[in-house]
Amino acid sequence: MSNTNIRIAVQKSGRLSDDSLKLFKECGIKFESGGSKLRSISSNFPIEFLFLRDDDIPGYVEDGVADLGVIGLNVLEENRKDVEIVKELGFSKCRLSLAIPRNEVYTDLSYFEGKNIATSYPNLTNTFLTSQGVTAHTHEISGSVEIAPSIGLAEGICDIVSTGGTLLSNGLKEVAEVFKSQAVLISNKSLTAEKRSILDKLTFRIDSVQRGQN
Ligand code: PRT
Ligand code: ZN
Repeated sequence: MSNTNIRIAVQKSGRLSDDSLKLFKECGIKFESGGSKLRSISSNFPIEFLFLRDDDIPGYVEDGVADLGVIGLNVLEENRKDVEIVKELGFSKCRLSLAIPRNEVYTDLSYFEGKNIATSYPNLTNTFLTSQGVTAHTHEISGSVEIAPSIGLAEGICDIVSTGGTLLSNGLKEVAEVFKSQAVLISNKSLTAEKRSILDKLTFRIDSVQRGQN
């Protein structure tokens, strides 16, 4: 019997981690996780887990360092890596939205014409605004985006929203949705036949778990 393992990159710790691990456990795959462990090989399925920062996952899958990955569609599309999207996984749902100070009067997207928008997602933001015929200036910042309007860095922001609580507590209001996201399973584009057949077994199990949830 061959001892090929398929290698999957999952987020080590964050909003994708718990549901990713839960999904593979529900697929009947046994493996150790947690603590400082960065790699884990399953005892009953030909798969090896790598636990990484989510931002590194699309690049590792494109390069073939990992064969598969679990990543938010927002991160994947922002980074424009050349990988295959195998499946939507239905968790870590959120949206990328434009928001402005609560006391501003919003009309429509032309509000943003010529304005500065702070975001960690300049590509998705610019693609959306251009498609709507709006020319704005994106200012890329890597975190705490919601603070930008109140410190005079930008007139609006484009950031991930889930419950809306963070916008509210920073005096902002959501005015337009730019992109809908959820966790997706991605794969390297040139898997060997052997790895493709392991992936088929894995997606078969994921399908069964998902059917059970509906
Ligand atoms: O450390 P590492 O780099 O691996 O993780 P990270 O900090 O970059 O990412 P993480 O764990 O925060 O998010 C991973 C993925 O989860 C994101 O790329 C999204 O696909 C998804 N996701 C789902 C979210 C949220 N919900 C979310 N609410 N990502 C971020 N947020 C943040 C958002 O940036 C904002 O600051 O939560 C705040 C808004 O939440 P609400 O509920 O107040 O609206
Ligand atoms: Zn990250």
